[in-house]
Amino acid sequence: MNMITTVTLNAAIDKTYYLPRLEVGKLTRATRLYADPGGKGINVARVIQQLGLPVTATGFVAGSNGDYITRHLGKQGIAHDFVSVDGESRLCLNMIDETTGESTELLEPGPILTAEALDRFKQKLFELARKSYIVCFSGSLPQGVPAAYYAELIALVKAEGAIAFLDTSGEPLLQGVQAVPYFIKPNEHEVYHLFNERPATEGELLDKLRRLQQSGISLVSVSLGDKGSLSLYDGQLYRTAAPKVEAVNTVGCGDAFVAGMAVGLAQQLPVEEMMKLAIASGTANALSERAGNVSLEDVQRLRGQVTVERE
Ligand code: TA6
Repeated sequence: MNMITTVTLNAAIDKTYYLPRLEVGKLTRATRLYADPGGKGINVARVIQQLGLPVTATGFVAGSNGDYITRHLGKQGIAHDFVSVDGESRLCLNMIDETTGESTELLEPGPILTAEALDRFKQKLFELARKSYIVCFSGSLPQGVPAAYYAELIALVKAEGAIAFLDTSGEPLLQGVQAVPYFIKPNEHEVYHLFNERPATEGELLDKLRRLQQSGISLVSVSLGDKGSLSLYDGQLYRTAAPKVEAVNTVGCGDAFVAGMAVGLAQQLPVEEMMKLAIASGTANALSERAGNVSLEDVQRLRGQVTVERE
């Protein structure tokens, strides 16, 4: 029953290219590249598996890229149960300029989903949610998916007794919070967007987090970039700071953070330990050349270096 399910509605092959120098309008030859099953929910699944908990990845896959995704999830030892649809799963390219360390991402749109496919997925999720302790919804919506779809899926998994995590943005987040997920991790900008207001002081940000919690969301985490992150859990504010590291690839750090939080909650760790695991996982991801990937040794080492203060 301790299974965690991750949902990736727009699964991808994440390709990470390392380039000596990236110049727009010029020919660039990559020195090396990685191709991994990706899209935010799949990254969450991989990190949960690396942290040692059973996980199942679900969502939609399409075409030969979809075959690649499921085959390689199998090779990585990650259980999966996707709905296959027409079209082609997307490629998400991340080009890392090794001179500046900057990342440039190019994301394909992915397949267009039909109403019939969305219904088929609800049936699949119903079955998985019944066996799951947590269901994590991550990422943007593919074409053809109404903005209220996450809200519908959250209601479905909650009715089956599972805890819902939601990591998305824009309208799907706005509508998704109406279904009251257990956990959300908007960025500062998205918090204000939820209230249709412009970014303001930290005091006002906190006020917004409290209002989200009053609506029934148990845990809200907001990254403040260099200033660490703020989390509100059961009325208590936690300010966390990540250890400083020499980042190699920051794509997927947010997904690794979600994975750490899910594992901490599933293992019923004390709140501070849960947050340390989330931050350590997010930070460990930055040390890996691949997106959505951590080494357990890095996570364990970094855990001891995270600071969590109650305010
Ligand atoms: O979080 C990073 C990442 O997961 C990439 O690996 C890439 O697949 C992308 O996000 C997809 O984001 P989206 O929100 O479009 O699903």
